[in-house]
Amino acid sequence: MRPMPEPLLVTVAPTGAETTKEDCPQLPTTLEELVSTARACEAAGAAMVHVHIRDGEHRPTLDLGRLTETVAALREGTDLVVQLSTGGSVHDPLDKRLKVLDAAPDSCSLTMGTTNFGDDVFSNPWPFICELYQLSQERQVVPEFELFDLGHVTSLQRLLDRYGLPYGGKVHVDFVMGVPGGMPGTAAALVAGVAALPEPVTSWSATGIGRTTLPVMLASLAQGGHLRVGMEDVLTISKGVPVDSNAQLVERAVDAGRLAQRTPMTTSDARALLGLAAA
Ligand code: KMH
Ligand code: ZN
Repeated sequence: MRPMPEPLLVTVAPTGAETTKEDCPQLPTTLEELVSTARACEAAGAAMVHVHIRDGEHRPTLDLGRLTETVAALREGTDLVVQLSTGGSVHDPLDKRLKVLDAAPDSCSLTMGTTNFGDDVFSNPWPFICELYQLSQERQVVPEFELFDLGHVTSLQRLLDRYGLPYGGKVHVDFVMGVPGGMPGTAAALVAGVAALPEPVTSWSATGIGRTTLPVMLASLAQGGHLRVGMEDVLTISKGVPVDSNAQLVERAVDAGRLAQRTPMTTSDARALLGLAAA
């Protein structure tokens, strides 16, 4: 008998650090908008939220007070696993990115290497990766390893060899594909990335930026992976048609998952998958 397909973890990345409010008024940039977006996405089937926050002028910020308030508000308003971005924007200094863990999220992103990022550089030097990883172990925050390139998979093996397993004992990674400067958002690249994952990896998801969103979503489902979607990664629902809301992208991911006979994972299943204690 074939095993039942595993439930599908849908992570929503609703805001990011790259799009301006002027360019996209429906982007959730205030705390109220973020919480109501998160609630709508949870109702649509998301189980984790990957969070970047904005300041009073809608610009990306890593202000610790705002981050702490955001974690509290998301916990109050939803059951979602709250993941704070430690990537921030390409302009954020490394010391401020380490401080994100002071806001005590459930999870944090942890990118496994420096990447050309459009015309910019997303800097993740090896000593920074090691420091952030050890800090996550000490603070009992579960990292999600962000892989923008195939070399990042090898760096993950090196990190786990040197410092052991993350807090919680599970190793969850997310392929972020199609960034100009990173690996392409293609089925072939995802197959290569999945084949190269180190043995301790217990789960993986994938997201494709911009026009690679659909090929990556379908390739991930075809290989039994999980999905990240959201306006951090894509702003159109089809060619030339703007996304209305993050929930619309979550609904599409859930529909695609159902075609693959995957039911959206509950937030408590997601906690178990990631090695987090029950909420
Ligand atoms: N905004 C990008 C430069 C993360 O959240 O950890 C980095 C990023 C990755 O979004
Ligand atoms: Zn991010």
